[in-house]
This record gives sequence, structure tokens and C-alpha cells, in this order.
Amino acid sequence: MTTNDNPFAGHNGPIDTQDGLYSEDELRLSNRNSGILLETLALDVTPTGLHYLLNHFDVPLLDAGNHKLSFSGAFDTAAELSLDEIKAMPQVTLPVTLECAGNGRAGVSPRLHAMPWIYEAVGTSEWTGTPLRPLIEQMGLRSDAVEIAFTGADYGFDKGVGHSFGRSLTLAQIAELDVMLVYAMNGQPLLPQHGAPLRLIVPGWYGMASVKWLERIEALTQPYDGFQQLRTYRYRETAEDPGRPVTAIRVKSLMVPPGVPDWGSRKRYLEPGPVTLTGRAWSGAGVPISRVEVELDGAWQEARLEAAVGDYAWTKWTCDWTASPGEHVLRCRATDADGQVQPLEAPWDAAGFGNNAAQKVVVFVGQSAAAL
Ligand SMILES: Nc1nc2c(c(=O)[nH]1)N[C@H]1C(S)=C(S)[C@@H](COP(=O)(O)O)O[C@H]1N2
Ligand SMILES: [Mo]
Repeated sequence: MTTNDNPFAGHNGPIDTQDGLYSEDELRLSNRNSGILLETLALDVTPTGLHYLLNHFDVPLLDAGNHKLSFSGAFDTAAELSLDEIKAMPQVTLPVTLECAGNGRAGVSPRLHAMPWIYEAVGTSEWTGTPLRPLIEQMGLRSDAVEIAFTGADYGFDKGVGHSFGRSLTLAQIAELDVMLVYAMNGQPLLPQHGAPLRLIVPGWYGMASVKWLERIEALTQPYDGFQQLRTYRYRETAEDPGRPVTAIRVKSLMVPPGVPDWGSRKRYLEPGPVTLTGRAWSGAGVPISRVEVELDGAWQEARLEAAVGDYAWTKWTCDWTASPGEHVLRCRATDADGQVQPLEAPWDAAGFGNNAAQKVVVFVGQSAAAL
């Protein structure tokens, strides 16, 4: 199959944004993928089965016993490693908060025809594997290599272009971000949907860089030109704009919605009186969180911060509130150590990438639940 076959003519073309209700295609995407349940933001580590999921194509069902990772291109010799050989290498476990670049897309209008995330495409896991940088050096990387390309076993079409999901990183990025080759998540072998048996984890960057079902590492002497890097994950003003690459996660916070939900709207019901609000805040590229504020009854209150779960993992925050009867809109916003502050309105992007606008939670405070 050549890369320019387009069996889906009609869906071809530049970024396709639209107003109005979600389409059947978007609902199908959202049923295949899934977000965390916001109540699990109370936990340092997201339970594995509740971690968000974003798969572009079909999940390849790979056999861990026969899986090989190939090294090609500008290495001294081409080589293949089995999973057992990778597991015998120095092992590290790192808690990392992963967030999909499209998280928040549903708050940006007109929207890209893609996964309709609201807030839930984020989670933290303890990833176990081996550091990538020493492994690449050990494989005899040649001095003319400029980038390393990572290719997964999943193949499909996007805008008429057939390709395996792939991404690249420069050597400096691999070193700075503590990139890992990962085979376990929260102490268990990777699940099929999270990249079994082997994936990349690129701490501090949006999730698209963390290639799942990894089967090929190629050292390039020319800049990488893969579809997902050049055509998909770019910040663009308009569809025609060549854009800037999507890289580090933008500063963001979320709260555990307090009280109990209405089944349909998921608006919240609370009894009047004192309540401790809690949530998580995180930023990209290892930059710590320095501040979280919560908007309560029209004033921004300072939240208390706990120690971050890890250098690349979220920080828990708490904030006390005395809930008075009536309807309230609660918001939280984080600031990172570089002084980046979450905006209150969605930053414009043609594909809805990087929307880190403050979360809004609508709460009704009443005299008693029985009165509802
Ligand atoms: N091979 C491959 N890797 C992939 C993807 C994919 O579709 N195929 N999706 C990427 C995106 S966009 C995200 S956000 C993360 C999601 O990882 P998770 O599903 O384990 O949470 O995987 C990334 N790695
Ligand atoms: Mo993503």
C-alpha cells in the first residue's frame, strides 16, 4: 500500500472544523477511547483500568514472547532486541502524568473533527522500563544522526495518508526529558490498549510523543517527516497554517467535582456548610507547580499544595470553602514555576490542541438532598 492511497476520498483535505452537535463519527471515536473519571483525581496514581485512552487506529495485539524492537539507520550495526533483553537492562520506575494534547478540545469552537475531550484525557501512572539514552548510545549511534524516529505497530489512514503511528525526538530532547522504554504500568505488564508489550514514555510532553506498540527505532541523518509530527500535532491559527509543533504540556489544574452528581448533566448537589475542595495541578517538561487558586463566590482563594507525586507528575491541592445555599460556578487555575498561568478562556487552536482553560464546575447548594 502506498502512502498516498486514499480509500476514504471525501474525508481528505485540511483540518476540518465545524460548529454544532457531535456527529456519529465523533461519538464512535469517543466510545473507542475513554477519559478518567474525575473523582479519581483524588488519587496520586490513576488505577490502570481508569487511565485515559487514546488510540488513533486499531489496537495491535502483539505477542510479548516474540516481540522484537529493531534498531536501524545511523547506528553502527542494525540490531534487534527481544523484550527479555530489554528487561535485563537497568530498570527505573517513574511516576509520570500523561495528558492528551486534544484534552479540552470540546471547549474550543469551531472544533476539529476528532476525539471530543472535555477535561478527562489525563492520568498518572508509575511507568517501569529502561532509560532510552544509554541504550541508544550502546547501540552505536553514529555522529551524523540528527534525530531518532519511533514507530508503532499500528497502521491506518488519516486525511487519506496511510501510515504507521510514529514520532521523533532529537538527542537533546531524549536526554532532557528522561525518556524511557516502558514495559510495565503500575507494576503490571502493559495492557494491550496502553501499548503492550513496549512503549515510549516522554515525560513532560503531551501524550502523542509516547509511542505505543513500539517496534522500530531508527536513527535519521535528515529531519523526520512522519505524518503525526508534520501534519497532525501542530498548533495552527488556520487550517492552511504550517503551524508549530505541539510539545510540552501546558500548565493546568482540575478539581474533583464536590458533592453528588445529577446523572444526566453531572452538575453537582451539595449540602451547605464547610467543604474541602481538592484536585490536581501539573505542567510540562518537569516544571513544578507553584500556585493553585480556586474561585469561590467571586474571589480567587489560595489553595494548599502538597509535594508533587514526582518531577513529571501532578501536585495535589486542597482549598476550604463554606458552601452557602444557591448556585455556584467553581473554577481553579494553576501557575507553574516559570510563571505560566492557566487562562480563563480557551486559547484558540484550529485543532483544539493545548486547551488549558480553567475548569468550571457548576454546584447547587441546598438545604438537604431529600428536598430535591
Ligand atoms: N502507536 C501509537 N502510539 C500512541 C498513540 C497511537 O494512536 N498509536 N496515541 C498517542 C496519543 S495521542 C496519546 S495521548 C497517548 C495515550 O496513551 P494511553 O492511551 O496509554 O493513555 O498515546 C500516544 N501513543
Ligand atoms: Mo493524544
